[in-house]
Amino acid sequence: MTPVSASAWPEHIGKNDFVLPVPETLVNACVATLSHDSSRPLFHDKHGWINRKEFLQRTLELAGSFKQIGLKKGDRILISGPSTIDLAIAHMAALRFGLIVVPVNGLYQKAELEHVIKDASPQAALIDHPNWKEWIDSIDQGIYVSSTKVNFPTGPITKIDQVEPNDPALIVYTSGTTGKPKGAILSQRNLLAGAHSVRLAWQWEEDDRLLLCLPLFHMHGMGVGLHGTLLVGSSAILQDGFQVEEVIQAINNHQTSMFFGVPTMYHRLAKHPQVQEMAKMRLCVSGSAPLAPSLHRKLTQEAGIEVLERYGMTETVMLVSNPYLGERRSGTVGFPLPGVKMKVEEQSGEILVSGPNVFQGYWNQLDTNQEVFVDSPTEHWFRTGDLGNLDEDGYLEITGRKKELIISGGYNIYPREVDDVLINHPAVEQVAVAGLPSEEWGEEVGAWIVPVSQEKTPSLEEIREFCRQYLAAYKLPQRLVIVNDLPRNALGKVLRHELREN
Ligand code: MLC
Ligand code: AMP
Repeated sequence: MTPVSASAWPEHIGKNDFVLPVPETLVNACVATLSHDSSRPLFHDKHGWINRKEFLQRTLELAGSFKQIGLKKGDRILISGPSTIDLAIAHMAALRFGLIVVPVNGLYQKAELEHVIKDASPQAALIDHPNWKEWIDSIDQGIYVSSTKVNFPTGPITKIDQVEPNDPALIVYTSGTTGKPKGAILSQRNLLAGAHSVRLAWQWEEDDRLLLCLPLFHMHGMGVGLHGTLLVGSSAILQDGFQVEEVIQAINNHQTSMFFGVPTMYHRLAKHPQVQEMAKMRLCVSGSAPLAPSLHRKLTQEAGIEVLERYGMTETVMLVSNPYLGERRSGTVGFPLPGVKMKVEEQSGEILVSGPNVFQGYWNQLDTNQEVFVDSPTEHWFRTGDLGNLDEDGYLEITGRKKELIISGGYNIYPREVDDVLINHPAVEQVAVAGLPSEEWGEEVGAWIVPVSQEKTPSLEEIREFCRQYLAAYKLPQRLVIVNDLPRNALGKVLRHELREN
């Protein structure tokens, strides 16, 4: 098994060295950039622009508030809100102060939030969703709670930006391979490496303007869009949610040069009569889920947009990307990014990766950490759980997943989580959930149910309403199949891949 490294990149980026800006922390690299040209616009949201100087000043004030309420370096802070400048400030202020940010999906229901809070035990929470303050108070009364427009008093602060490369900066909850969502710990260096590699690969420059309508609580919007903008010192138009019409309008209103999206977004954009407007931007990137070759072709041929597909993970930020200048090969995700080493295990086809972007391990999960890392004295490889194949020119095709995971519209859904809720429905005797192909969403959640009684089978609507109490809306089953039995192996384990044949 020969590792493939960034060797494919020199012809595309003109150099092979991958040197992180010293002192190898995201925070210091961003602050260094933003401290120059203070009047340059940085972020725009529906309230207007903020420039570099104002942004840095507000993060400093907020760090002062963190000090006032007694937070200290290494404390966890849960952050969840719509994509606004306030959210970007809260995120950066926390990182500058040395807190560990725990970003959370705002669609979560109480039980999902409770799991994160009990596991990460945050000392503070900045949240903008109705009910959440009440929920958090009922889970743990000791947590300081505010909206992302923080209302804590501020005060003077001397210790700022004093972080080390290996200091944890984020704990991001992800389905992982088994069990309940686990918190992936990413260090300052991991985050810097993740943003720096795409900056080089995509020729991301100060004059770029990113159109960003991805949520800022996942790696795509946050680790690439937000951190990349701060690192490069370019600018970004933050849209709160994805509306096709607003995307098309922003391209002209703000002269945006880049767009990052998930395949579901491109699927919707492709149907808009003015989709060609997208071709005015120099770079449109797709990731988080496979981009169907037919959609890639349609966008190229009918709208003149040659989407660049790349592959990443919460645990590793970005891993592999099609080239900016060379051929963007549809059905593949390209070459390992600068700094990333990759190998495909011969027997299993699993993709293993290594590099400064690869996370430190899961929070409170010693056993799982031993399973997902393959270590020797000289090497440290992470098992991605994805299966792949290198084509004759070294482009990586993702051929499947070893892990049980459904990806719908770029959101990950762990089937066991849905099973565990549905088994408590009074009309359900046995249940198993698996992904079904969908043109719009990539995959949809299907639920195979053996009812308690064939006379009283539950409807899809009933099932959805039941799940809605415990699960975020994107995890709700979209299809229901009533069956007499579930396919199982000799040990009684459900064979999820065989469900789809029913
Ligand atoms: C929303 N819904 C979804 C859904 N998103 N259902 C299934 N899958 C999804 N992804 C629900 C809504 O809650 C609603 O439910 C119903 O579907 C219709 O909603 P909608 O208005 O059509 O959806 P919309 O709000 O437009 O959201 C679609 C979307 C969004 C594609 C814009 O899902 C999205 O922003 N996805 C991006 C996720 C992301 O950032 N992933 C990156 C992970 S990081 P109801 O029942 O209330 O009507 C990662 C690493 C990497 O993967 O490589 O990047
Ligand atoms: P997450 O845990 O949300 O970070 O999702 C990461 C997973 O998304 C990866 O392990 C892959 O399975 C999948 N993924 C990301 N980008 C792509 C892509 N371009 N093609 C196929 N799968 C992808």
